[in-house]
Amino acid sequence: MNSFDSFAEYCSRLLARRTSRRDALRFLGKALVGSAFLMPVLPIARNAAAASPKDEHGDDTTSCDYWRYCATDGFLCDCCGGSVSQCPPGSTPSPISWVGTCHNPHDGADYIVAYHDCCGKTACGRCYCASEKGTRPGYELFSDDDVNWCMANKNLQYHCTISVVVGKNS
Ligand code: ABN
Repeated sequence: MNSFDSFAEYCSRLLARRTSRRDALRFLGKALVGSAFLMPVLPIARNAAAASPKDEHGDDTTSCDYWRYCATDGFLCDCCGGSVSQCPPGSTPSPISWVGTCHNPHDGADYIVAYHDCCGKTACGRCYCASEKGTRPGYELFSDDDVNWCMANKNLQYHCTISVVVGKNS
């Protein structure tokens, strides 16, 4: 046996002496969980990717006509220092929301869009849109979108509304 083989054998025996089967399983478990971040394998991750609408390059996301705003009611966060789906700095998204189904003209598919209010700052006052598809008058309480969804936040102050695609209507 050459010296390289002896060295490899020595290292293997040392490793075997110092590690148990439990250590090996723990290492394997960590490696599997770690690899999931690099290569999504869970169904939820694949679903989210499938729900991502096609490229919308060229759309005016500050216009009420933008397709994701079909059932919105409020100031567009895209005009208030945030984006279509991100609250402006210093405001916090509401955990509850109004939900609508909007048609994406780019791929002909319908998407489920959640309209979360961004809370904790005074009303933005820019780009007010009331597309309100599917809303009902206030006396039909649970079908009315004219609601301050910041009601569940620590700070109830309404600032603006974001439009988050949460699924594809298939
Ligand atoms: N969801 C927008 C909104 C906020 C406050 C009051 C009415 C509507």
